[in-house]
Amino acid sequence: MDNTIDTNPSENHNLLSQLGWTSHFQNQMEPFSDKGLIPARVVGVRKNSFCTSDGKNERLATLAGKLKHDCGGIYPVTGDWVLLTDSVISRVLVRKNALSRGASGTHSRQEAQPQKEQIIAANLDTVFIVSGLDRDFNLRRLERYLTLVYNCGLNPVIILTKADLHPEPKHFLHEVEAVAFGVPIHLISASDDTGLTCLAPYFSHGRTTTMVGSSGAGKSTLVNRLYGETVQATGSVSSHVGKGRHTTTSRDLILMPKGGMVIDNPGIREISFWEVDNGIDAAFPEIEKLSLGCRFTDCSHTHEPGCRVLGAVDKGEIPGERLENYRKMRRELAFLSLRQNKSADRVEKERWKGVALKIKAMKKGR
Ligand SMILES: Nc1nc2c(ncn2[C@@H]2O[C@H](COP(=O)(O)OP(=O)(O)OP(=O)(O)O)[C@@H](O)[C@H]2O)c(=O)[nH]1
Ligand SMILES: [Mg+2]
Ligand SMILES: [Zn+2]
Repeated sequence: MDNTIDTNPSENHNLLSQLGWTSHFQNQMEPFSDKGLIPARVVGVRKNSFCTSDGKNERLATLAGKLKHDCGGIYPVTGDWVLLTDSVISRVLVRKNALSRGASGTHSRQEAQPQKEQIIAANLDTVFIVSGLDRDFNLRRLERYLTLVYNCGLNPVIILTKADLHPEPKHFLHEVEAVAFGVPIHLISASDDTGLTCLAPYFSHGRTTTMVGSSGAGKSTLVNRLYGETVQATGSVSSHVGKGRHTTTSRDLILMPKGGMVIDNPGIREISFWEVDNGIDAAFPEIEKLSLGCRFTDCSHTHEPGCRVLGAVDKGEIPGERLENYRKMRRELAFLSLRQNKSADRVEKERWKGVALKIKAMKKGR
């Protein structure tokens, strides 16, 4: 495959911008402008290689040894922008943002909170939280997804799919509206194309959307419908447990025929957090607002007198389960933050230990 930029610069720029290239990335390239590095976007991650695209050609690339061994370096994920020399990734450009969570399987026990980060995708404009209006539908799970997405500083959009399964699907919309303030919510069906045209703006030139949700929610089916043909395999939902069977196993960035990109994902079993930001305040704005009026500034909204939040629950203004979910996530995030600070402390200590040893060795050598 040809690895030089042989087309004229404006055509190149156009091809890259269609893939989401912006000045944020262009500026990072300036120091290397004379090195002949080729910018490309990671469109898929394989076992030991990365599928990349420069808008014209796709190229399977490997990581430069230096990058691989440098633990502080960024390991590329789908959606990343990288700089290539031939078919070797020599640099991963600083991300605009990323959707990440605690690595799966570490969330169930309190003492085994996620210790590792799993980055789902990078450089995103929108995150579709896809929920099927079948047994998948669960308001508390949607609240968790919202907290996850907001914690990563990203823009959530809720997609309620399989609307065709109900004669009156609108009531789901109202239920979700009551727990997702200000979040765009779209009621759609990939079976009869209800509501699909409303999704077009998310796929305008250069925009990247990723889809998250349970297995069997209907993510890949939606990708296919939006694309206009089958580009992703879809699965069935077990009638016994009402769950999907993890049909999608990789994360691929797909360029839509009319522009815009989508990253399909495998279904998520457990939503564990990694980022700790103000996601919970964003996902539960009415609780945050009420808590300003609680008698105690550190009110935990569990038993305290003068608690405005409990007052609102008593009056039926906030569902008790919503407050419970809020408190559970608050505890999880506080625990996670403590752990992360602890491990940051440990890293710092190790660093100083290393410095001390070096000084000692230097003194000895004198
Ligand atoms: N009735 C109906 N069924 C749908 C709709 N969308 C998806 N399905 C069905 O739901 C099942 C699962 O769909 P997928 O698209 O494979 O689900 P997924 O979210 O990609 O699942 P994973 O890849 O396992 O995460 C398939 O049998 C689809 O035919 C819809 O709008 N209406
Ligand atoms: Mg799928
Ligand atoms: Zn309170």
